[in-house]
Amino acid sequence: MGSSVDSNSHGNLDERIVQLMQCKPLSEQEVRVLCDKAKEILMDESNVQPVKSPVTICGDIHGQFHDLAELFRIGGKCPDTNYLFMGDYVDRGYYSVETVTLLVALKVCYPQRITILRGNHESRQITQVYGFYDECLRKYGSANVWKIFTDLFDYFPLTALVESEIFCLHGGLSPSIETLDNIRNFDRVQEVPHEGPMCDLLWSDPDDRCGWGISPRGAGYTFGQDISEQFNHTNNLKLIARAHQLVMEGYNWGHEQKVVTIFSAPNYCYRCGNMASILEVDDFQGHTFIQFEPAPRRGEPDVTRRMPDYFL
Ligand SMILES: [Mn+2]
Repeated sequence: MGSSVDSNSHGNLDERIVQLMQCKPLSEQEVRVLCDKAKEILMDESNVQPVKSPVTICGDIHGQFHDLAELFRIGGKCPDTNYLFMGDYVDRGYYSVETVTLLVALKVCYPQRITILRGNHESRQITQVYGFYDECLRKYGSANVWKIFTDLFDYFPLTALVESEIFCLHGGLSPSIETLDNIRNFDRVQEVPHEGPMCDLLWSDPDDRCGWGISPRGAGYTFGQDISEQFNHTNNLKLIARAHQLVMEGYNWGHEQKVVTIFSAPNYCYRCGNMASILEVDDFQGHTFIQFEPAPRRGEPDVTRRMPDYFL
């Protein structure tokens, strides 16, 4: 392992990616240099980042590093396959550090090949409750790496638009947002607020009931099929693709195929028994869901036996 990071060499970053693919974290200084580069790239991206097909759209990962490696085995390696991740890289699983570092390294190495949106867990406040903060303390001995990453999360784009047809985001719609231009116009570089349009994009959920509803999560809203149809019509969209909710088959259509939920953490929290999936969008905007199961964890103790209290 090299002791310095050459900021001009992809060769060096390639070595770091090989290291990360083996689930070995970078040094604090390497994380700092990596995140400085990532910030330069992400700050130039739009709140509604345009993405071309073909692209493979992925949902929540939540620190399940070995399942992310399985995702790349099944979906193809980046940059051979283009990826769009819809947030929630950290918290819950045991490898948030390795997971988010790998995705950010891929972003820096192949900025045109991977898009990484912000989820509601890419937040200072949420990560202090659900695991990423504690994991950084445990693996680095200080909160410095947590601070570096949570400062970077402020720059992650909020939404993406695939070929002007598929609107991708972590949570869902907002009563404060009618058009994609509404989203393009606000300043996203901040901690996820407790309310308002930016909060809603990362927290809302589709619902069987019409109209807007109060979310049981305490942030964002629920929105009905009428809301999805109006939003898609106003913005000439075919589909809203989002993550944020555990779905047992790994994907779930809603609102008469105006909305799809994609969840990419199999056996979520190492105990939910769900399938994961990713959505391949081909050159002609054809859709193929690929489902996958947890990666084998040979040689590791039964992880359910060392489940932290907050899972229970
Ligand atoms: Mn979420």
